[in-house]
Amino acid sequence: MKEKLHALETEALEQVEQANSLADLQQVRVSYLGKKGPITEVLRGMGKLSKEERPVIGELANKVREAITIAIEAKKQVLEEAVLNQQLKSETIDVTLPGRPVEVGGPHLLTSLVTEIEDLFIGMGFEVREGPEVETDYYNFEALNLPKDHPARDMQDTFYITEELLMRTHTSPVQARTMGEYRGSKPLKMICPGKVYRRDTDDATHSHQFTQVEGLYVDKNVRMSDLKGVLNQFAKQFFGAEREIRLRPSFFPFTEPSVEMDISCKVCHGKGCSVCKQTGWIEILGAGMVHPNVLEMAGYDSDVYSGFAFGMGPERIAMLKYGIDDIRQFYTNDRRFLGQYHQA
Ligand code: FA5
Repeated sequence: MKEKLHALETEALEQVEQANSLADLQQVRVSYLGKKGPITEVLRGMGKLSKEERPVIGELANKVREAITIAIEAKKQVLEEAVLNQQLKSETIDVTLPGRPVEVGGPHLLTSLVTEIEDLFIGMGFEVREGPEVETDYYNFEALNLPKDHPARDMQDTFYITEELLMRTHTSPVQARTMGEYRGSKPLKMICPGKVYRRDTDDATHSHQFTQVEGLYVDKNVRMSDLKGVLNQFAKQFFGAEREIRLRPSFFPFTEPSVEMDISCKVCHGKGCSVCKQTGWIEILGAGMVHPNVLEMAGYDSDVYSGFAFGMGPERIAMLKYGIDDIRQFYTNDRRFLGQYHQA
């Protein structure tokens, strides 16, 4: 029995030595120390031994088991270390590699522009208002001195939904709505940015959906010079202090007198070049003194109150400011185009 145990020990220690992986080692443990292994078998057969042999064999069997256990534990540590080293080697991080760039988003150019325009007018005491894009015929036209069948309705080709409902063709209905809300009770100074819709054929300078920013100032004693002052301030802050403005007579049914505002050409400074079609000036917006009929329809006494209004298209303004040659760039969301205007 003693020889058998010694032979088992030698054999097991050899197997431990030869084990090349943690799985092999586990196999050795199971075969020598497991419930069905030879050492357990020896210990189970102790009953058959003589009284004298039993403690000697028992002690030896335990020693052999301990020796094998210690050898397995030692080998396990070696193998585990080897696995770890292998892993560390294969997962090495090269800290000198350049990082993957993180793409940073930003507001759309139009959003930034409208925010910039809002900030300029808020600085001059205007509040920001909103109105519905699906508008009634009344607010889009009638309340703005454009009765049904008025020929000037043709100036804005309209998407009708029903006889009385339409996609608003400009932001001017928000003036009528706001004045109607106050019903002549107090002065008002507002701007309204928003989307508008027209049955225009899309080309480099026209879109069937575009943005407008409306402005309105109604109070006692508001004069044309106030309009000119506010627009001049806006143009200089938005385009640059060196730019000049001029007002040309025009026609809008909701303003009298009506004007079109031009700014001096950035390229030729008024001398005339291909950008400004040799005129020296570039058209920016429509404006005028609020027509007495519009004030009266909204409940303002036109003998007491007067006002000015203006409306501009931010896309066209941005095209001038940044030299963008096609309005469709605003809507196709090409990130190469939009990315140029993200502020860091
Ligand atoms: C109006 O819409 C008037 N409501 C503006 C106004 C308000 C005048 C208050 C007086 C008082 P107009 O149709 O000119 O005006 O349009 C204003 C601006 O919208 C134009 O100067 C232009 O910049 C822009 N715009 C007009 N049509 C288009 C289009 N199809 N695509 C892109 N921008 C356009």
